[in-house]
Amino acid sequence: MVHVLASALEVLNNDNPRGLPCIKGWNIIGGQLSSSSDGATFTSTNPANHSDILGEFPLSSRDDVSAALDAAHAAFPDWSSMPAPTRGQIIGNMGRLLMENKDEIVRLETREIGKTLKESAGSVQEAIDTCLFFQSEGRRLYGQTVHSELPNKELSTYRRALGVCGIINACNFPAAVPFWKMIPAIMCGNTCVWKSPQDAPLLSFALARIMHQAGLPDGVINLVHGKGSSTGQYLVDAVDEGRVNKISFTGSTAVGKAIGEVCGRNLVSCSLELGGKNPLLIMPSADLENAVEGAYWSGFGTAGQRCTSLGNLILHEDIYDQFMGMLMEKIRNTVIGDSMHDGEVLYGPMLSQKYANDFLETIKMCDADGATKLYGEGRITTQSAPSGFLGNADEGVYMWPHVYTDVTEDMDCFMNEIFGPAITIVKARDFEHGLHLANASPYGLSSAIYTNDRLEAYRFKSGIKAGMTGINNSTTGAEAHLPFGGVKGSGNGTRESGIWVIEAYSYWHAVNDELSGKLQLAQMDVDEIEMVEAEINWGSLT
Ligand code: UN1
Repeated sequence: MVHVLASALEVLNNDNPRGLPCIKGWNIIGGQLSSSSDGATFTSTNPANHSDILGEFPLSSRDDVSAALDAAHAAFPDWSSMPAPTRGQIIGNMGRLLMENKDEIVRLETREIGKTLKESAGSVQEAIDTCLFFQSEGRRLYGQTVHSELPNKELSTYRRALGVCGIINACNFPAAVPFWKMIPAIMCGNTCVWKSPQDAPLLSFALARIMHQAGLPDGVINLVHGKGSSTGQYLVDAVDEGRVNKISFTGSTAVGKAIGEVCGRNLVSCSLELGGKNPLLIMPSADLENAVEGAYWSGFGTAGQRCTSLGNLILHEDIYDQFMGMLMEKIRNTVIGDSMHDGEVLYGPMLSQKYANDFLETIKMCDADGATKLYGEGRITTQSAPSGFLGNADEGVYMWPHVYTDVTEDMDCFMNEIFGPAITIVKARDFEHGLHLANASPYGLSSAIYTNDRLEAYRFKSGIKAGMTGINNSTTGAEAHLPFGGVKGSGNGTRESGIWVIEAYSYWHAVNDELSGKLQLAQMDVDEIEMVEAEINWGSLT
């Protein structure tokens, strides 16, 4: 057995065109490196360049998940009883190590999931911000003292750890989102089994190693790689076996509902951050140039692969033509390519081949609905590339930006999330109609309005049913210390980030300490205060 911090990277080959290594990847269970029990593996591929294989990783079996759960349970008593400020100190060390290694981690994220370097840096910074925030939260983790209704009796509350948390995240924010989940989890004293995203195992391994380097005891975070349908499912199955005390999941609404059912029947808490069809309403009073920037960025930044990306763009009919002219001009000039190679691109490839396939399948819905395709030709190839494409399109999985107009609320493409660079455009008659459309999809994650009418902004933020709202801002870009999450089909109401997430990883323990030396009965032995009869003739005062 080799400890994670004693390991050197084992290079399997340097065959790829840029001379980058393909390494042997490992699970980390109880601090030790391990392969899958049956030797099965899968590879991680750079979506900007298919011949760049980053590594070979364990396709973890049910036994591997079970071993990881055993390690997490074994580590729980010591970790949960460690003083919270000390746990916070370890979390602070993680943040500092991430800062020291930020450039390398950013490049690794871009190599593995194809995000631009600028956006990878944003995702890593979000992980750093989370560590710095929760370092000091370890010095708070406040409970309350509460006055008793009886004399010589003290009441107080404590936050207690839940136990072992199963963590399952998507690969689009592979540094930020697992840190949103695991940092508050361990700050509260929980231990974790982390199923890394299938398309970002190397980055996840690097992050887990850094966590151990920061002083994290073995077994507090256990990393198992694999696919959602196998390894992820084994972790969820363990809820039925009574071995998991919390599941935190970011991904599709369909999978989230299935996880919620398993957790519900076992009375196990779960945090579900799911899909979105985020609306952006543009009103005539808006600064249109600013609004175009916001719509463009939230629709096509990250190749539309954020759960907060723009879905339905709702344009007031009075500015429709002008706005569309300005927006299409920008879209036609979009620079797309491998940002590792070509610098200032707006977006790179899809996160992986799987995301590319799913996207191409989903946009068929728009054609079937009879929406008008104004722009976009599916996959970018050397034969079919927009003028702003840089590099060799056939090396990776790149998509055209897609724009669909004449969309109405009875269409599937209005109601359903399209995870990728596609926006659906709806016309609104007036503010009321715009707000109605913004509320009409089954989702409620992010939302936004551009307006310079303060009353409209107020009516939008009070009338929209969503977990997050931007006013004169895009639908994306939540900060790491505000509550993140949705309502309706976007989640189960739990929140990530800031002080609010602590609710998701702890339970309240109420303690009463009877000092009187006798049994005093609540509600029954309480002194009763009689009201005093005193008549005042209020009428005489007027
Ligand atoms: C996600 O896509 O799951 O608010 C997270 C944002 C980012 C996080 C997105 N800070 O767009």
